[in-house]
Amino acid sequence: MSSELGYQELDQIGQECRSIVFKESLQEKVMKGHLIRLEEVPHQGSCNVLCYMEPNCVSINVGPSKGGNYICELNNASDESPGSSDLQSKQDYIHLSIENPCSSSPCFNNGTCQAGYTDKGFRCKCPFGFTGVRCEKACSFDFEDGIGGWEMTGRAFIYQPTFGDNPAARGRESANLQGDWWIGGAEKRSNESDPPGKQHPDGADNPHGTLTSPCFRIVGKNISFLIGGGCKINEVRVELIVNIQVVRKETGNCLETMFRKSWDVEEFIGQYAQVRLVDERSDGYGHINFDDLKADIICPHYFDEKN
Ligand SMILES: [Ca+2]
Ligand SMILES: [Ca+2]
Repeated sequence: MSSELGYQELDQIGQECRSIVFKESLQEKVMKGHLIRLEEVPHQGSCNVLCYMEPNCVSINVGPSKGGNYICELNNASDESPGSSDLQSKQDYIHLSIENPCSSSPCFNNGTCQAGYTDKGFRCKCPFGFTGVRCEKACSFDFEDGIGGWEMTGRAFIYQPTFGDNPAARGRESANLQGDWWIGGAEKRSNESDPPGKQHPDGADNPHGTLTSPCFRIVGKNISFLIGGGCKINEVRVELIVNIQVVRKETGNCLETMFRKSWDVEEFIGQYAQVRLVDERSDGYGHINFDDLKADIICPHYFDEKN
């Protein structure tokens, strides 16, 4: 007697299909305290459809109304939701919850879970500053998906990012990279299939250049990153640029190994900024290594997003 409705229609707003399945109806029961909105409908099935069309709806209460119509209450919690109030008795009403993958709270960082979307059975609507299927990723620049929107000048960074621990492949100290990809100013391994250990054909230290991040907005007080390579801060460094001014600098330890370093940027909260790698050195350790910038920042791709 379960009421299974696998709607597969185009969601006009999200342009994504929703597929939800209602469990068996519970007689003389309602869910209280999670109302999205109340509608009057001609049939019980119309209430199921309204729930389907409301991305946050995961259960309904249906009861009698005037003239043979029905009261349709759309709820944003199901009988499986953690912390959802117990169902209460109410005469002549029925309650239907969907099979609800959001009940396991799959979205991190206060992301909003919506049931019935994607092949996982849910999607997460992430707050500003977070991304990823489960809002698990803070805004970061880790080069795992390439150089992204970073812009270069000169020749120092033309082979970036670098795959794998290229210095270790030459018998040097480990780069201590995050993931598989990083910025290795002396390195040339821009494809996974390239032979490991190769260096920039212009010479490891000869070329000069800059590599500048997309613009982001600072919303918290910390920016941290892995940095290695040279240690002459006047010639090889990473800079934080706010309002065209260089407001912070950091450099490596004259080791290929990258170490995590950070800036306190509380005074710049609310402002837009960029990070720039600078290589102006041709002598020993005339290169900079960089990876995995993490920060309380709003990623560039959120700027144009509505809401
Ligand atoms: Ca990385
Ligand atoms: Ca150089």
